[in-house]
Amino acid sequence: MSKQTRYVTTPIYYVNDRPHIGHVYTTTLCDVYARAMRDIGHDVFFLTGTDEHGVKVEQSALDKGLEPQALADLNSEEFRSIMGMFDLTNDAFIRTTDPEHTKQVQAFVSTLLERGDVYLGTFEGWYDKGQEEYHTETGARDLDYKSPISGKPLVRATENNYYFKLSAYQERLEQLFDSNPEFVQPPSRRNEVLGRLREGLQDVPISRTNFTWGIPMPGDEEHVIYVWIDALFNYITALGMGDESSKWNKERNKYWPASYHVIGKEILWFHSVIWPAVLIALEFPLPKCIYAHSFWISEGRKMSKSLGNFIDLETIESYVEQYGMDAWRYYLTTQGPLGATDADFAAEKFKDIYNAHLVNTVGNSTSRVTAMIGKYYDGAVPFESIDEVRIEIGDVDWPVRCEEAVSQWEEAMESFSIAKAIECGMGIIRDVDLFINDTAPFKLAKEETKQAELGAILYQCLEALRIATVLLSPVLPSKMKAFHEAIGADSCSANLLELAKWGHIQSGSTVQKVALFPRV
Ligand code: ME8
Repeated sequence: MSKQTRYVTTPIYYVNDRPHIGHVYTTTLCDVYARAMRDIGHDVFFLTGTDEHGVKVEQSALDKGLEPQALADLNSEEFRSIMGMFDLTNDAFIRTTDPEHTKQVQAFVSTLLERGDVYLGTFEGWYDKGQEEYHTETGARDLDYKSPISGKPLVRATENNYYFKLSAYQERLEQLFDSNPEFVQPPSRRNEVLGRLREGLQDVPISRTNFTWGIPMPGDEEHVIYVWIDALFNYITALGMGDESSKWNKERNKYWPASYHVIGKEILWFHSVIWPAVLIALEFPLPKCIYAHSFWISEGRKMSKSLGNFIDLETIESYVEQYGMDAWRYYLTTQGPLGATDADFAAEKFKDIYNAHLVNTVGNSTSRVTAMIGKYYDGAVPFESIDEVRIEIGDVDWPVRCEEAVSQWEEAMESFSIAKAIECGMGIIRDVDLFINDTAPFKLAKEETKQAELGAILYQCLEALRIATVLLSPVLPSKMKAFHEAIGADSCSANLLELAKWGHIQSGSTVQKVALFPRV
């Protein structure tokens, strides 16, 4: 049977900014998903990259006395380097200045021109200079004629432009939202888009003439293609879908349609309305889901450089140094704004979560169980109980408890509920702790007649911990690997669902005591 494909993407990041917690966050969410899907045995393609055209990049380059391409090269490299720094396992890194990308964007736009989905016309509207975005009259009025991002006044602008015939797709988009309620997640974001969609769609300009740093419009070099259209195409140019003879096409074409386009809430309209309309116009299948998370704020306030609460790369590195990479990944993915509300990044909270979840739960339970096996069995895994013993030693049916957690984990991961999936592993560990408290193996160890039960309890604790830590591997890759090595467990030869079955740990095999998360 051929493997199922999973395709997950991050936004491509603007090179006029430096990487910060937001970029690392979205990419880490996608990384956890990509690792989980690979571990299950799916054929995964995980894409990230940089968005390099547009007036902002041209202007920043000018300010620095650089060519736009030189600035793009420098900053794109910095984004690429965060992938290595944070153990992010992207399969490709696309740049919108890649010739393979620009060529295909021109091919797609040519097709849209031929089909009449793109036409030349005059446009007048309310323009947000910083965002390079137009607002409709109603939209601008709701915003009090100010940029929602910079607060600067919107300006009335007229342009001769190429337009995309978005208005022609109103009905099909409404049908899409109705027939496929999970197209935009979470549900509150879907409702927001649907509300705005029902106000009616207007055609959107997709070219610019006031600067040159962009992909030339095919057949009209006075215009460059609007940076947003250029950028959205990355999701399919990276798969070579606009160039059938390309290497990218041969190797990657199979990954379309995307499973998840993961983005921040501020760019949802482009992804959930304009992007599907363009895809429908090109007769491509649509992505399964646009997942729009909310924002990190910092110490209770919007992140800002002037407030001094901005979580830049240097700040992130200081956390990683103090707590470790896995702890950083854990905090981001379990405490982050994956749902409809913003999440606060606070130093105190980071420490509390680290201590409560990683030191006192994962760390404590794994060290307690390995220490007891060391002390009572000289480090050799004891025998698992026969069924009667299993019933006598408490009312947890561990194989069933674990099997349920594994299936919930799989469902949560497949639906991109990352924190919920992590909780499936953490829940087992907390239950192991309760089980130890209830059954008190440290007391049984002193009673000669209770040795079978003692062995059974410790076997079950260790095996449950092994399964829990298999489930936690996508988020805590290096610590979980260290644990599996210490208990002599296989962590890679089979797919995750196979490894997460009960009974892999062998009685008699050697276990070393572990201390995974030092107290900070
Ligand atoms: O918008 N909290 O690029 P960008 C969480 N190039 N995530 C955040 C965040 C925050 N405070 N701030 C940013 C662009 N992000 C376009 C995208 S895609 C075809 C083109 C994350 O560099 C979040 O994922 O401004 C957001 O969507 C993305 O960074 C924006 O990155």
